[in-house]
Amino acid sequence: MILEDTSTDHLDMVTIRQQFPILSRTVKGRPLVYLDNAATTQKPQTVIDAISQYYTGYNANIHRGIHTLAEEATAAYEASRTSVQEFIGASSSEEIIFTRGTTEGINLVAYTWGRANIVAGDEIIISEMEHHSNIVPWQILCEERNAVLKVIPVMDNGELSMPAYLDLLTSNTKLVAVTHVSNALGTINPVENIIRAAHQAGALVLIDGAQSAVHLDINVQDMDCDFFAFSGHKLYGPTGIGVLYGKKDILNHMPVFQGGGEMIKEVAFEHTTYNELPYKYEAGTPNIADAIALKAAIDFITIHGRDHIRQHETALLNYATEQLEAVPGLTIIGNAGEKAGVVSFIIKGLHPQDIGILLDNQGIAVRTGHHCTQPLMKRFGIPGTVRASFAVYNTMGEIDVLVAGLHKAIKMLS
Ligand code: 7TS
Repeated sequence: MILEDTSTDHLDMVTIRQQFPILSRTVKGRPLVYLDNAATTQKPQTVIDAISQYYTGYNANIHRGIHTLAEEATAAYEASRTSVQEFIGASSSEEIIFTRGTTEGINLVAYTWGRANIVAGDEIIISEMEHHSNIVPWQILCEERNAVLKVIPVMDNGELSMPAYLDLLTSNTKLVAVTHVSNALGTINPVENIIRAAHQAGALVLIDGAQSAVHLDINVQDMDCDFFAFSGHKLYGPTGIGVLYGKKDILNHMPVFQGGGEMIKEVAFEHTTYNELPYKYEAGTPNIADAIALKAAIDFITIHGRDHIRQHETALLNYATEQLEAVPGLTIIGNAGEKAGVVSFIIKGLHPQDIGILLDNQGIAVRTGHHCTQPLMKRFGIPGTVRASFAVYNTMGEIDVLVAGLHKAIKMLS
């Protein structure tokens, strides 16, 4: 049933699914239906192999040794940086900083650029649909500096109010930090318009790309964002590795973040000088294995084609929306004109967590709760939602399993 419908002309679902070993396991005696991809995606064999090959074949610390293993590890680590550069359309690999993930990338900007540039009375604009990791670092900064945190409201359909955003921009606005795609609603925000208006007001823009890097074609130069942060684990790569892109000129003028090995040029007790980009922001031994495996994840996406993947995911989203809307008592939260990868919903009279547990009993993995977007849940007056989120390996058949599972859950809970 799961593989009945391949849904697009371009992707062979059998071949795609075979590359993800975890998809052949069962949960509670049923075939796994994994619909929690916005939390983290599953990993193809090539990504798993890249980690294992590094440890079995050429494990060594990078940038330091002249021996063969160190040279091989350094070459693979830097090849991954170049691959990320191409993947997001950056003009130079110096603009690609490896981090632990989106959260660390945003915090890096808040603690370096933020501390150097934000003073009392300055304004930072975020939105009502941000993940906590794009709220709390700015809140801490604003409290510390007596700066003002302003919030773009979300409309009933789950889109940002652009007129309200334009009203919030003033000559005091120093930074706009917004998500590209909402993890809780699936809304794709009009980031180009947001960035253009912010630049006209003299502000910089950070885009949280945690949910967009896997679904959309990213070109940071066309977008013209100043910073772009994302996580490897949400695009078929490993956990513990992420990327912060920043425009070279801005990164060059930012203070350092963590101090330690690799980020220095010369250390003396009197004075220390710092390394060039991107090493200036990569203190200590980095996550070499997972950085290398990130390239395997990017290769997986480019081999199958971002356009083809997007087309497949859009077909899944449209089918899921249509099927879920027909479930009695179900309301979809977030009906933006442009959405990617996510359907969030509530069912009248039922708690999202109870639905989640009953779905898990049927082998279906969804997310329930506030999705680290508590202010957004408050705005919709709900404690949380059930969220189904899609990846390249999901099928129409799996959506049918979800819908059947929901009917069963409704019967059991009513
Ligand atoms: N920003 C957005 C939009 C996210 O969806 C997430 C994680 C983050 C930032 C943080 O990413 P991290 O890799 O640094 O943790 N979102 C989710 C989610 O929706 N369910 O689990 C994690």
